[in-house]
Amino acid sequence: MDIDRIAVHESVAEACPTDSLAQSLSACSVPVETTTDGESYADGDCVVTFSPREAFLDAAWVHGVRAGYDEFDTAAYEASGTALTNSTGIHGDTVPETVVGYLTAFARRLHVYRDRQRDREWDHEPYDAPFTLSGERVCVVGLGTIGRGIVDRADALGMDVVGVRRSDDPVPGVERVYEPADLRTAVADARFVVLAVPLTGETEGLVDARILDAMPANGYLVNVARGDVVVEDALLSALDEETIAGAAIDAYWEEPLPADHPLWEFENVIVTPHCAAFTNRYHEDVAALVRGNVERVARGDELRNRVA
Ligand code: NDP
Ligand code: 7N6
Repeated sequence: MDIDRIAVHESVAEACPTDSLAQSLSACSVPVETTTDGESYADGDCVVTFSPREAFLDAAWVHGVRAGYDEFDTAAYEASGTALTNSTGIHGDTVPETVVGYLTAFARRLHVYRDRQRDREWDHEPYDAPFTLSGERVCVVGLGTIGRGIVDRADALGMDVVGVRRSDDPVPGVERVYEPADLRTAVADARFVVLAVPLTGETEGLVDARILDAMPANGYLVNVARGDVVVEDALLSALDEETIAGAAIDAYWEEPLPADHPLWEFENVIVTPHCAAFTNRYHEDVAALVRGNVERVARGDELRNRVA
């Protein structure tokens, strides 16, 4: 593979300023240009993008600025011979810190007090509502970059940590790793269940009514993965029927979350607009990944984070 241009597609603006990313990439040994829809691509191009476009299949290599690449048709990439890389590896602080924020808000009732602040309301939660994270169990589903970042922080907070993933190698800080087939058992005693898996054929609908039923009534679901990992109706029923205590959701079945969606209405649900990974240095983190891969290509080495 020979790369003679890096094309930064306008869609990267969903994650970071296009010009900042182009600027950070300018340290590469090849010219950098920004591109818009309707432009064409050639065999010497590396396209850096947020979203897929059909035209990218004419390039040599496409880099997605997200960890999730579920919107990309990997079979089409294999068929066209275009390499596809993702941005797994750069979210080990951002998303886990956001998750700590959700857990802390629920335990310390911060979301409720923030709501009351709007009405200048000085009112305490019931005596038995606040609790401490220390000693509570969190079940982290998916133990990759994000999952491990959550594990490290939960462990440091004195939480009891269990995890779920397909491979059963031990993970530091995780008391027990369950297989996906044992998800019901894994969530049964968890005060928090945090989803940090990719959306795949195996994980679509992973959290259905059966799993939500298995969670304790004082348990919270946190989804920083993808909306479709959770069965929407099942979650709404669990919240309506109060079979779980609440949820924090960053990824949805449709984005933006429609203004009339019931999820907006629950006091015990924290809705964040798919921003768990946002940070003012996102462009630098993505650029570092791409720059490293441009150097690998020049040396004739394999691309890092290649997913197709
Ligand atoms: P990684 O690839 O580093 O980790 C994914 C983990 O999921 C691995 O531990 C993998 O382990 C596990 N996994 C895969 N399939 C299954 C399965 N069927 N059941 C249980 N575990 C499984 O990815 P990241 O941690 O970087 O990101 C994870 C996902 O989070 C992304 O794919 C993306 O969808 C989402 N994301 C969301 C963000 C946001 O802004 N909200 C930001 C970044 C990512 P194993 O292979 O052993 O099963
Ligand atoms: C945008 C990150 C991912 O998969 O869902 C996230 O990486 C989006 C900053």
